[in-house]
Amino acid sequence: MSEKKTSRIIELNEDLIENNDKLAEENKQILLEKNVRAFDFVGAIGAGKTAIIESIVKKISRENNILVINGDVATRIDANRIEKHGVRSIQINTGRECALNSYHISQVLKNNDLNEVNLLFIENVGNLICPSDFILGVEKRIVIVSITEGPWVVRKHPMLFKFSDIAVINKIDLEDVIDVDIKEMVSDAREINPNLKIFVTSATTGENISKLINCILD
Ligand SMILES: Nc1nc2c(ncn2[C@@H]2O[C@H](COP(=O)(O)OP(=O)(O)OP(=O)(O)O)[C@@H](O)[C@H]2O)c(=O)[nH]1
Ligand SMILES: [Mg+2]
Repeated sequence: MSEKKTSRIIELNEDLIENNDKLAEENKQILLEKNVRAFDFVGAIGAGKTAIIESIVKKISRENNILVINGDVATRIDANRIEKHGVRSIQINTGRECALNSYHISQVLKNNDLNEVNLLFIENVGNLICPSDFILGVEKRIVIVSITEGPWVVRKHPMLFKFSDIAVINKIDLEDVIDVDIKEMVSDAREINPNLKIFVTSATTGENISKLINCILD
């Protein structure tokens, strides 16, 4: 690729991120005005983002009015899983894009009645790289990995840990069959971002999900 072409691509990327940041700020204002607390769940493919959101909504949907956005490249599978719990979900299919961006969220905020909603859970597209560039205007970002992605998954993907508020290491019920040192994964996350609140969870058994909910809604 010519140098000129490369610099044009860098310029376009900078514009894209700048525009995304502006729209994220607008989203934040709309959410504030409407009294909606919003959270962005990012993380590896299959780490358990939907499963964790399911276990959260199961516990708190009676006393809250929750809207979920499920981001995926294709299918409505995750939204259907959420709706089984009686919670409204909007599926966004991004096609070739590897992350949700603030435009996707602004369209949802514009086109849906949020008057009754007090919590918005956004499940980002499964990816440990792309979402770090695209803030959405939410209150907190929660990064989720699981022990099945291998012992080095945190160390190999520092950016999302750097730019998140809460980290979740999921699937700890599989500890006996997977050769990983969970304590080491936790200390890797802490080293990357000393301000992270870190939880080791199992969406399957429900271990530490209540503690995670308290931290998210704190
Ligand atoms: N054993 C075990 N399995 C889990 C746990 N959490 C999720 N799973 C399983 O892992 C698989 C993937 O979980 P999902 O919740 O679909 O993961 P995801 O991060 O939403 O995946 P994508 O949306 O495709 O990126 C499913 O078969 C879940 O049942 C867990 O804590 N323990
Ligand atoms: Mg999912």
